[in-house]
Amino acid sequence: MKSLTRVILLAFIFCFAIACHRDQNATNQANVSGPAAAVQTTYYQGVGVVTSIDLNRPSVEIDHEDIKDLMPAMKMEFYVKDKSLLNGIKRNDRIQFKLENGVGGLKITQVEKR
Ligand SMILES: [Cu+2]
Repeated sequence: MKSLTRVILLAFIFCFAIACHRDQNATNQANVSGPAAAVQTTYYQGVGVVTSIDLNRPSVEIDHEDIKDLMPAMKMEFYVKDKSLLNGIKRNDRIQFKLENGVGGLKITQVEKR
């Protein structure tokens, strides 16, 4: 009788654990809604040389090296999340930058001189 009680207790704990896990999953799914549900944000690191800057867009054109998991080396324009990121950055500067690919597309979120 003692061992049967133990089995029932274990089964009960097991079911409870599964129910808990399910609840958590349901909550996570409920939290993801709107555009975020369709577009997952991914981040990348790049290195390159600034070829031009447009503070009005704001954007920066970079002759960049390979960006791992994203694209090969090329010269292209990137949108910048905030133009203040380009403070102190000028043409021909070699920079390291962080890219965010999410809602609103590809954007530079961090710039550092190298
Ligand atoms: Cu590119």
